[in-house]
Amino acid sequence: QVRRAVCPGSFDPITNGHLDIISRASRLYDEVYVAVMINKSKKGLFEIDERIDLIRQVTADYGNVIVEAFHGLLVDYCKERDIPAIVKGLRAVSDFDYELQMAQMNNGLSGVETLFVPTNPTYSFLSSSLVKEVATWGGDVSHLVPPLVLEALNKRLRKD
Ligand code: COD
Repeated sequence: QVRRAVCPGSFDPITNGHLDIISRASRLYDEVYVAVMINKSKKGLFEIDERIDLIRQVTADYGNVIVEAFHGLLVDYCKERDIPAIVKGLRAVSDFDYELQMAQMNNGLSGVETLFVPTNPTYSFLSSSLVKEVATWGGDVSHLVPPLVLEALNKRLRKD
């Protein structure tokens, strides 16, 4: 039996915090699915295909990571692929309320389990939205995202 888990998110764009969770999950499971969940009401900085492309490149070395987009409920994504576990990072207590709600809702909907990995403290303040805000105003985010993502951010923000 292949052990599968999913790391879901918006990944707009992927940060070192996301990558830390994905790499740790990739050591615990045979196959790790990174699901870029499409939220039509939230226009991102990067298109879904661009996010997927960046994630694929920065996770290529792990060897067991599959990156896909999905439009719909996370529990349906899990059902379609026979994935019994969701792996999430917990940054701080502030994440806990909402993450617990989602974990309980998802478990109630389909029986899927959510496992929480404590964030590496180096990244406990890190989010995609803060990275975008700091980069927009010219702040240095080179220690917070992979070099490839930094390049994509600079390109996008200079152009717009
Ligand atoms: N360190 C460690 N982990 C981190 C960090 C960090 N610095 N930053 C983020 N993470 C982890 C967290 O586990 C986070 O949940 C995940 O990465 C994704 O982060 P984001 O910001 O890219 O994504 P979110 O928070 O916008 O993702 C929310 C989901 C898309 C997972 C959620 O809305 C969802 O499941 N949507 C699908 C529709 C659905 O099923 N809705 C019902 C839910 S009950």
